[in-house]
Amino acid sequence: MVKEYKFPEGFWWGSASSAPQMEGASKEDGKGMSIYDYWYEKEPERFFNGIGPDIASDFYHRYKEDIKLMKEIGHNSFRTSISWSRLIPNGIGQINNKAVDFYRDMINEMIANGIEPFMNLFHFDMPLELQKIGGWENREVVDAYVNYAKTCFELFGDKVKMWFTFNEPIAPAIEGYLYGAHYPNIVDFRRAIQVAYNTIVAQAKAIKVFKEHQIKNGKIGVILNLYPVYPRSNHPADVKAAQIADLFFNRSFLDPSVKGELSLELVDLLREYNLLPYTKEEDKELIKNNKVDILGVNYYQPKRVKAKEYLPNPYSPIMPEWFFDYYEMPGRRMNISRGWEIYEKGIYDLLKRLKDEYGNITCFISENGMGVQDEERFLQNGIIEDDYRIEFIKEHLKWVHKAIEEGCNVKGYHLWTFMDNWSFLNAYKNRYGLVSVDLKTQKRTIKKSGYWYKELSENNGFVD
Ligand code: BGP
Repeated sequence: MVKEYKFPEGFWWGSASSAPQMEGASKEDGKGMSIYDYWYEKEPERFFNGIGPDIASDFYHRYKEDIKLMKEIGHNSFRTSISWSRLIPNGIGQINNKAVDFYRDMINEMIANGIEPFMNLFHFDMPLELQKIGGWENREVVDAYVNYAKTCFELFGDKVKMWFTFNEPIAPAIEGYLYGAHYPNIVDFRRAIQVAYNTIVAQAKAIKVFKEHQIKNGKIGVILNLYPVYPRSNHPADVKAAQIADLFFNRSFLDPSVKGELSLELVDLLREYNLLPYTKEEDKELIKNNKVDILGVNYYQPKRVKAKEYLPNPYSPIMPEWFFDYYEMPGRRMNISRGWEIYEKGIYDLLKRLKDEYGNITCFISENGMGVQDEERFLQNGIIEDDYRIEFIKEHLKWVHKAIEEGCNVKGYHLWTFMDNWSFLNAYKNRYGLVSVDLKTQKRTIKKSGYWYKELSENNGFVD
C-alpha cells in the first residue's frame, strides 16, 4: 500500500559534517595543528590509503560553491564545526583573524542561501598544544575549552542560533583512551572515564557561559551517538548485560546532558571496580543547573549483546567488554563496507525512549547514513546511482515519521553527509555524500540521492 509520509512544518532537512572532515587547508592561514594533523604526520600508514585530513574535501577554498550546492539539493540547515585550532591556533591565547573571516563568511553565505547554520564546537580535533598538557585529562583544558566556546558565542552568536557543545563526546574518551583507535591511542579504562567526566564538566561550563551570553533565540545542545541496546534473550543474564552496555554507551552522557545528573547505577558500578574519576565538589551543582536545550541523535546501528560466554582474564586490562559479549543476531542485515548492522526500527526505539524516559526533550536526527566502498561501481552516465542510499534514508524516515505520529519531539533529519568527506581512520574508503567528490580534481557531482533529497525537502516528505 502506498502511503504519504509528511513531516511537521518547518522540519529541518539537511546534513552534517565537521571542520576536520571537510575543510582541509590544515596548514594554511595560520591554522594551528590538531591532534589529527599531528598524528597523520607521524603515522600516515594508519589512515586508509595513507590519506589524511590535510586537503580533505577542500571546503576551506570551495565553501561558496558548496553552499550553493547544498541549497540546490534542498538543505534548509547544515551542521558543521568550528576548528578550535584554526580559530585559536594554540588552543588558548591569540585568535586567528583569518579564521574569524573564514567562519563569518561561511556562516553569512549559508544564511544568504536560506540554510540555517548548526554550529558544533568540538568534533574530536583537540588542538595539539592542549594535548601536550594532557588533553581532556587536564582541567586546564576544560577551562581553555570554555574560553574557546565563549569566544565563538561572542564572534558568531549574532548569526548562529543553534549551538552544540560536542559531537559524540564519548568518542574521544573511548576511541582515544580505551580502544586505542584515535590519538593518543591509549588503552586505559580509568583514564577514559576521567576524559569522559571532564568533558561532561566542560559541557556544563560552556552551557553556563552560553546562558550568560544570552544569544537571542539561541539554543544549545549536544550531539550523542546513541544505540538501542538489545539483549540476545530475556534471560536475566542477557538483560543485565544489555543494561550495563546501555550504562556505558548511552546513559554515560545522556543522563548528565538531559537530566543533569550522572546515572547512579553507573557510578555504583564504577565504584565497585575502583574506576571513579577525580571530581570537584562544585561539579554536581554545575551539571544539574546546565542541561542541554536540544539533543542531536546520531544513529547508525544498534548494539546487540549477550551475557559473557567466558569469565574475563582477571589479569587483563579492565574493559567494558568484561561485562557483556557482542551478539551477532542470525540474519542481521549488514552494511558490509562499514561492518555496521542496518536496523531501521532502532531509530524509532531510541526516539520513543527519549520520549518516555528523557522528558520528550526536543531532538533531531543529527546523523544517519550509509558509507559505501568503491562507489564508482554505481556510476552511470556520469552520476552515481545510489538507490541503496535512497532506500536507506526512506526506511529510516518511515520510523522517524511513526515516532512523530506517536508524539516524539523530533524537529529534523540530517544525513551524514553532504558531500563525500574524510573519515577518521577510514579516510575516503566509504563514501557517504549526497554529492560525490573526485579526489584528484575535487570535482563535485550530485548523486541520484542528492536529487531525491531535494524533492524530499521540497515536499516535506515522500510517498512510498
Ligand atoms: C560518526 C561521526 C562522524 C562520521 C560518521 C561516519 O560517528 O560523528 O564524524 O565520521 O560517524 O563514520 P565513519 O566515518 O567512521 O564511517
